[in-house]
Amino acid sequence: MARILITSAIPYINGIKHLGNLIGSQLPADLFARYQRGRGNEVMFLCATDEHGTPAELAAAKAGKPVAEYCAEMHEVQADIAKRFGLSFDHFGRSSSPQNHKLTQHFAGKLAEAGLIREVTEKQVYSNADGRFLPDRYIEGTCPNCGYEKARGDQCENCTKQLDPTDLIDPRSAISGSTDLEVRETKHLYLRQSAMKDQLDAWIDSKTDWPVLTTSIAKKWLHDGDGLQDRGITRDLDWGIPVKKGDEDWPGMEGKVFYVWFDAPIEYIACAKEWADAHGKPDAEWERWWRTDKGADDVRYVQFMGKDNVPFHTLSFPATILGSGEPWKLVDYIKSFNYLNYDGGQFSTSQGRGVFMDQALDILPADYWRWWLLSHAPESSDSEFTWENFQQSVNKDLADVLGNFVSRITKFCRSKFGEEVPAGGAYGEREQALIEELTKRIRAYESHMEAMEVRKSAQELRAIWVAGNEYLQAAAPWSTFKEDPEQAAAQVRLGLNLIRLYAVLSAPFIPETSARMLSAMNTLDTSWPEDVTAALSALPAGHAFTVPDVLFAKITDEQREDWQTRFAGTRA
Ligand code: B3M
Ligand code: ZN
Repeated sequence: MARILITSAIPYINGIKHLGNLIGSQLPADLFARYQRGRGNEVMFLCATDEHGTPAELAAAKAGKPVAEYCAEMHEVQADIAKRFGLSFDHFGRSSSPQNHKLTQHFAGKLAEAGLIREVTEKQVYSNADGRFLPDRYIEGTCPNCGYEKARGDQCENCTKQLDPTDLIDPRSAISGSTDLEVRETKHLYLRQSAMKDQLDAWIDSKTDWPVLTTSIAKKWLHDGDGLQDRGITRDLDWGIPVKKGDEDWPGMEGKVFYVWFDAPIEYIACAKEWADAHGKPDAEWERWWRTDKGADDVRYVQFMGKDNVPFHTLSFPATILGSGEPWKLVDYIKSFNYLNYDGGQFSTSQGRGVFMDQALDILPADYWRWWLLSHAPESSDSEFTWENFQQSVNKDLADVLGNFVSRITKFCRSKFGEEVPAGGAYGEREQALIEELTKRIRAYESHMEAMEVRKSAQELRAIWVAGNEYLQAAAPWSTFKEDPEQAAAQVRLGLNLIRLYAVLSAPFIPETSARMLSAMNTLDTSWPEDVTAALSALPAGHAFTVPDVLFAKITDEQREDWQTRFAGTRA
């Protein structure tokens, strides 16, 4: 049994995520986690809310709430929606947890001991109108790299370049819009990433199996221009993890907090401790996932994220881990995604454009969305959500192919043989051919899933459903029944067994529906079809079942038009 540690990029606390965020990390991570569990592997799947930094402060201010209260509330909201989307985290933590405070301060202390932190007195933008420093997202302006006019103080959304607020051209306050800004002196800590450049470079070079989207971004920051820069890891903010060296105060750093991108990835680790603490487990239980001196050397660690998060995961976080000199587990594979666009433009949280997770669930159950999003994951390039395409996929793949198959076979059986798997007859040539095709396709499905090729996996799964439909069409038990009821019984028996098989294979994509299929088939047998012939006799003659309600309702043109109009504008 393999042990697999999976983390999804942790979503910012500032509001409910849109479908573009969901398909960029949490959903494909869930697909992989469910698949690995289905194969009998031991999985630890972690995610959390990213609660520090300017996004949290700005959103709380907008909601008129103290930031701690806002975060606690939004964490519950996000946790509830994640659950309703079927995201099967082993723990959904909070980067503001006491565990993360302690661990972040611990890492800072270790990095300082290793001589990898330097104190810098630097110039920072101060807003006279707002009476405060303007770090990161508190400041907006034009990107010096690509000219994008709405670049934020920490990163340009357009070209992904990491920035410092003083890099921006024509800067303005994101709080008041004021341009009455001046530069003042303040002291900050910098992580000496430049000193670790060769180590990081060699580490990236060793990752020959990583997707080009991931390594090319890392290489760009390692080698472009002056090469890898040191990063400021502290901020002049009230909300965040106080700057300390382990348990000790850090002279000169009073009143400052760590930069959100310093503590957020550390939450991947702290989250595991939160999980252990929440379940009353000893530290050894989480350390066996994270400490290579305590059992994690045989763990495979996979991270999922959008492409804009790649620099932080290929460089900054590994610099923290390697620099600590302690035996923490490093990531083995990074799966990154392009962007999903919405109906001719971008999804946008700040502009409320697109469909948000809560709205999606108000319209249709999670599996409809999961299927569309995963089968259209923005892997090799950006992809686009359109209502037409959504309607088409749902109606064809889910309703016509899978739903129809299940409905036809169960109803036919009920009408001719009653609600139990019929006895008699034997599998013949046609069945043998189907078994061969399924075996080939299931092995292909496994290798795509193993490789985290999300779209290819979806295509293969769909082809597996289609094969069942085609079999049913060709075998036509409703005709066979007239001349040879025994043979019809064998065909129906195979069809009913296929439903169980489909439920097992489809569970990572459409878990709710898969559970309904299993419950209709009255079975708890979720064993993976290592051997397809055996899998197709899991439900023996005489086994009782029930005809399930319609699995997927078709989306009508009226519904589609209604949603199209409803989601054309921006969310209030
Ligand atoms: N919260 C950015 C994002 O949600 C950030 C990810 C942190 S991963 C440690 O896209
Ligand atoms: Zn830019």
